[in-house]
Amino acid sequence: MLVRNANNPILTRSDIPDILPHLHDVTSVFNPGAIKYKDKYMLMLRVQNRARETYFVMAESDDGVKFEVRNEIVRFEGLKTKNPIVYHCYDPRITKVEDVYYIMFAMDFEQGCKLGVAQTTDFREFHFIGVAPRIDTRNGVLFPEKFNGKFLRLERPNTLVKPGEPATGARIWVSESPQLTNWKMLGPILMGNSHYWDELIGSGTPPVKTREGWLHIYHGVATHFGSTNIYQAGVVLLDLKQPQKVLARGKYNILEPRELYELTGQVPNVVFPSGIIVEDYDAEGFSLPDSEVKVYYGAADTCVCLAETTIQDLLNDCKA
Ligand code: BMA
Repeated sequence: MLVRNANNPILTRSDIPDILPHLHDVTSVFNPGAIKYKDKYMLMLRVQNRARETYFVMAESDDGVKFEVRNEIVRFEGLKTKNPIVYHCYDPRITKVEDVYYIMFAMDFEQGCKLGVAQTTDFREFHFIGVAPRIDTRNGVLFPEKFNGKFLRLERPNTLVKPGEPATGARIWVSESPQLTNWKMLGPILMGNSHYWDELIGSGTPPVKTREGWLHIYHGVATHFGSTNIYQAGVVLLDLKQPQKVLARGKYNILEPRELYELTGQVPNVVFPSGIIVEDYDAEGFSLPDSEVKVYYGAADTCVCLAETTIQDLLNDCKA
């Protein structure tokens, strides 16, 4: 199970500076992308203002707990939001592949949600690469290495549509692409479990390479309580060479809303893991079993929190 950091929530609305004319007395900060860059812990924060507009803002830290929030909005050079209208870009996930940092995020259009992708090499300038246009989909996360020369990602197509509600889904798919905009769906790998904690599911944090397989933290939503949806985190182990193959999937969630900052807020009962930082890797790029792992998550769509574990504990959680 993940262990909450004693300083939670590590970022709240009061940590976000006014960045006029976009941000003033903001409403919320949540669901951050996370990565280590030159020994700094970097978060790409999702910030909402009182118009419920969404902006990304970078924050950085020496210890992964105390963050300094930058005084500027992230701008994706080349991203046009007017025609067609992009209502929101949100829930960024960051993955380093061959010395480039890629950011994959949800984009809300009139027709639904698509995945956008951008890149940076310095976390100062960000370049928009494009929208992966084919289907309504969300929760895209890139693997940190290519497979047969192609990028690989996990995503959650939004195939479940209830009138008056945002489209959602209960299957995580693997897809591949030579250049990040044209994606070929290879097949569903993980299904929701109706009646249990993970009825609906979606990818959470980018996969982490271990000697035993790829560790992937995802979110599960219990919908059967009627009054509310409960967002929790779970973990799964995918085959190293054929990530479409699930080797082990934890039966129990590894984090669920329990603290007040998770139980109440803009959207109550939500823990939403979106960033992961693993401290120690061996020379061949495999994470070490006793390495510390930091998982960054949005709580109640209102603030940013940190929970910690180790690679070995996550592997054990997969088999529990
Ligand atoms: C999901 C996404 C997340 C959000 C969560 C809980 O569908 O929209 O951004 O945190 O719902 O509201």
